[in-house]
Amino acid sequence: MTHSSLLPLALAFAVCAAPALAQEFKAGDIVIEKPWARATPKGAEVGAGYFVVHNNGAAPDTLTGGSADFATVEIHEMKTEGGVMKMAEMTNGLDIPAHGTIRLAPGGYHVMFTHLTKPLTKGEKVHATLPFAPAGPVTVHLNVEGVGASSGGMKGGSMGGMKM
Ligand SMILES: [Cu+2]
Repeated sequence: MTHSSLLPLALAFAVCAAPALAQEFKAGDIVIEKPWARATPKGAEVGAGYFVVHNNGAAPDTLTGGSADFATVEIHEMKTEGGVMKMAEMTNGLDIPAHGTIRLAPGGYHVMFTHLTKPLTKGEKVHATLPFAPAGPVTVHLNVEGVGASSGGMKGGSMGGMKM
């Protein structure tokens, strides 16, 4: 938007990943924002992807699974049980309420990439297709961010803690 690049860029990285390219992907009333995946260490068999889903419709929708050419895709949730973080596949899918927003983020819901056929490398984009019922499939381009990334371009402070 402006040509003043160096200093603001450094600042942006200090606060969070740069939110410069807010990408959206749509099908019907479903809009997916800012999809990203965490880079995986060499030899890792699993990775994770995150995004924000808006349902602009008057009826609920469900993310029923996913597919990709580099991995098997599952929808997972993270829970704390007795002080221990656990994750589980959501075999019935992830419901997106009418006029609702669901955030997939570290520590909560996420897309799990299993049986990776290649490492996810910081800076690349990977494609995955996310089927919604009834909205239909949405193909998203996930930006691969550093192994230590935790916010995927979310503005600092907007989460107010990790409660979902
Ligand atoms: Cu998982």
